[in-house]
Amino acid sequence: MPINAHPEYINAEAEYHNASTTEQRLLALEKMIRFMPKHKGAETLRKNIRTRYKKLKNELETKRKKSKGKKGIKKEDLQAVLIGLTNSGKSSVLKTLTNAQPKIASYGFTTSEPEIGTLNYQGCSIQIIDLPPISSENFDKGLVHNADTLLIVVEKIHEIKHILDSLKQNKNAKKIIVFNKIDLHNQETKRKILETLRSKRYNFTIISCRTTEGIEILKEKIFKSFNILRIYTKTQGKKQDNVPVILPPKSTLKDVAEKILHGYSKKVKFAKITGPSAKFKDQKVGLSHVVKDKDVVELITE
Ligand SMILES: Nc1nc2c(ncn2[C@@H]2O[C@H](COP(=O)(O)OP(=O)(O)OP(=O)(O)O)[C@@H](O)[C@H]2O)c(=O)[nH]1
Ligand SMILES: [Mg+2]
Repeated sequence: MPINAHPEYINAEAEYHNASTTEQRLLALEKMIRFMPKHKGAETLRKNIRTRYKKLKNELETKRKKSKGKKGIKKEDLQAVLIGLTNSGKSSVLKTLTNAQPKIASYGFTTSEPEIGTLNYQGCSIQIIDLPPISSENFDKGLVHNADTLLIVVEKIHEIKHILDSLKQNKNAKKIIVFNKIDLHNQETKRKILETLRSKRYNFTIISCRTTEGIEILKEKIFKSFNILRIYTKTQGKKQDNVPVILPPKSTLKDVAEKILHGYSKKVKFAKITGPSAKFKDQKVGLSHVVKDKDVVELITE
């Protein structure tokens, strides 16, 4: 303890030693800085405290950066991730497709952390994630790696190859090329763009966030990319549920029951089924029955 120290300084120093988190330590150091002894003999002490403060502050920043992006993003059943170079219009696409209100600007590197929105399409909730541009230090490779569908937003043809090359590890994701800002081109250029995209055999769609041209087609393409089954369930004697259960292709009734009853599917003895996989309305079927998109299922448990 330095000579002639202010009582507040002494308290702050005690707080510093008793602190159990970096945040608490930083707060104590801030107080120590405020009440540091001013005389010449304490010069080394002042320097020492400032260095400690800077070091801890950096530690905290690094920790925050690392946790950024991962925090709060729970992967939903259906997820599509927007990627592309800066300014291509990823955030504008998120805004056009969903209820999200991301920051949009004409200068580069506008988006600095992932933004989430929900696209409601044909009774399904599709999670759309907007990312910082590929070259940004905040670009989240993890989210791209786990994505089912990638929406590659470009405004020039040559950007496509560059982005696809950087995605070589992610072979499983469906990729949709979203050629944005089509409103900036005349009919002749538009025709040429379409021709090139077709000749490369890309799964693509041309859109404009400004005029909303092509947006409905994009929504449909995103939905179809998941290749899913929507199964509507029904409780005995009641109307069917409006929100479907989402399942992968070739799922059985057992999968449907498991998804709804979480481990209690053994209680289900049979089901009544109506729709594309049924021969007639309320057909009685067992748990090994393979369901089809838009089936309506009533699970019977007794
Ligand atoms: N003309 C036209 N401009 C668009 C369109 N979509 C986006 N823009 C403009 O392009 C600029 C960039 O849009 P953003 O949505 O912020 O682009 P971003 O890809 O999210 O950019 P970063 O976050 O920096 O990666 C903005 O000035 C938008 O207004 C479009 O369809 N047509
Ligand atoms: Mg953006």
